[in-house]
Amino acid sequence: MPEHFHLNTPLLESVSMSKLLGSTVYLKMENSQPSGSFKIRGIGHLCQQLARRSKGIVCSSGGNAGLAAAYVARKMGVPATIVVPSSSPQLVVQRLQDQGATVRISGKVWDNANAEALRLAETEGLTFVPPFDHPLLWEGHATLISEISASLGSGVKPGAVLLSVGGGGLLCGVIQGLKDVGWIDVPVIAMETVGADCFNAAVKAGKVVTLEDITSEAKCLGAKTVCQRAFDYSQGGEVTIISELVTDQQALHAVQTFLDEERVLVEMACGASLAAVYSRLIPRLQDEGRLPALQGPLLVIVCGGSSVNVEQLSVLKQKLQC
Ligand code: PLV
Repeated sequence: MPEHFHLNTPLLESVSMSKLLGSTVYLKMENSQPSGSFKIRGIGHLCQQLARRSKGIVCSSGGNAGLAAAYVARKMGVPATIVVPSSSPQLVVQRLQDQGATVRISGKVWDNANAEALRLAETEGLTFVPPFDHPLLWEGHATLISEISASLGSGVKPGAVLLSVGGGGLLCGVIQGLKDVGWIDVPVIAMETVGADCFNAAVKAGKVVTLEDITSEAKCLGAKTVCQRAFDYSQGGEVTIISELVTDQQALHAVQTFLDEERVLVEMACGASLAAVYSRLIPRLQDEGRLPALQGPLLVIVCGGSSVNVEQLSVLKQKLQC
């Protein structure tokens, strides 16, 4: 069995984003992971620790965690059941089946699918693989930052890290990685879309809250409740986290611009981060005094995502009238 399932992904300088921002932008290309997103880092690590002798795993997912789990399970020779909500597009279901997974569709949003996955784990004795709320996932995701540190070389430190938040697993992993390499003073810009904004809602309320519904099309950001650890980081003062929202239209526009500029197709969940650059949120944060002048390159975690193809893109364009 390999030591890990994820790849060391490219760290690319984006000339067009750097031009727009007026300072250097690096892209960590997690879209090029075998399962199409960063999720394989944490899920690969967790499965290696917990599922070696499992009779099967079950994972609840908006899509990408499931794809990572299905890929890892196939490599480990363990059966995988992935529970997705009805909001996951058919193309994701097909991709999961192509990885050899059994797919169950349960409920309207991820939270419903998660309840069903927990039930299956209990009744069928399967190993439960959570998509974002587990220390082993964060440990796996943290490898992102140690890789970036190695790619940048000694003496270069990012000015800020830009990432998307769904349930908060990526955020927790990145913060752990920042701690590991001694970059805890680097601010993190945490992006969500309006309508999939459980982290922003928690930060505003001063406590973890549960959204009534997920109304954003960025379904892979669509957890109704952020994980406690992500919220705790926002309150702790150890790290600066700037929580910001973009509209679905801005996220979709960013997906299209990224496709044109970088020739890479990512999903809306990732578009939320890219929109912070393309919609000029970063200079606005600086003007408002919320983000200091960047002391190093802006690091964008291109989280990727497989819930998209050209047809799905045009469905979204019509729906959002972009
Ligand atoms: N997606 C999870 C949770 O969905 C999933 O099941 O796939 N970017 C992409 C492409 C993602 O797929 C996700 C999470 C995120 C960002 C956010 O990561 P998180 O959940 O760790 O904050 C409901």
